[in-house]
Amino acid sequence: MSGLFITFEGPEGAGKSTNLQLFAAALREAGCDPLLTREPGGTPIAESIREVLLSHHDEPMCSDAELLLMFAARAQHIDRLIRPALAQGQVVISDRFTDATYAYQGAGRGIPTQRIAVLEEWVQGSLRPDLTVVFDVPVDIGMQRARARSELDRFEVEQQSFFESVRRCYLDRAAAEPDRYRVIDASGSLEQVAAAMHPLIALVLERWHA
Ligand code: Z5A
Repeated sequence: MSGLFITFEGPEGAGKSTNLQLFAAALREAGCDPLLTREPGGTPIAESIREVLLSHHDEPMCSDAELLLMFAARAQHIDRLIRPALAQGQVVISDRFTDATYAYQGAGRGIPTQRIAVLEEWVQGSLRPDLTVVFDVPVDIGMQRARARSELDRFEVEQQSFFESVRRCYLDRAAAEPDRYRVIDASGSLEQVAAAMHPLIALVLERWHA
């Protein structure tokens, strides 16, 4: 595959979606037109699965069902959107990917990492992001931002301790593989966070031109 696969990650309210748009606009200005997508979702079937995952239900969803639905959506997303775009040499930027599964279903829900790794291998084969940008923000700040924005989905109603585990997992994964991850302090103003992305925009453009 000749394209570039970039993922944006972080705990809730970190500003991934806002910054993804700014990042993409900067790439476009430089002549690179990235494909923007998100997880869970990204194709019509995967978006239908997203609806099931994020909505509130009378019946509690068990953790294994949640995990398998995440990977069902991902399988569709990879097959229909990500692999074809990368094969055409495109830059693909996804708002969340499998790091979110390790963080939310693994660290948050307590599903063993090895079980997630089996599904990752099955669904993705060798596909891994070339670059993962983790937007890091203290949980209370992120929760305040998310809560001020809209009605809370099935994940956003979790307790502070759940999100502390999610945040820790992202930081641990980033520390373990510094070549792939970049951590951005997302607790400052939008302007400060946008400025912190400049070196990454330059890095992506450099790799894209290579
Ligand atoms: N999930 C999972 O469990 N397992 C998986 O494998 C995958 C996902 C792939 C998707 O929800 C949920 O699925 C997610 C994890 C789970 N649940 N949670 N929580 P989503 O796509 O609807 O939402 P999200 O990805 O969680 O987005 P978010 O965290 O809620 O928001 P964000 O993208 O990080 O932030 P934002 O929308 O750009 O900003 C939030 C608000 O803060 C907004 O009003 C901004 O204007 C404001 N903001 C952003 N940055 C700043 C700064 N720097 N200062 C002040 N205000 C700011």
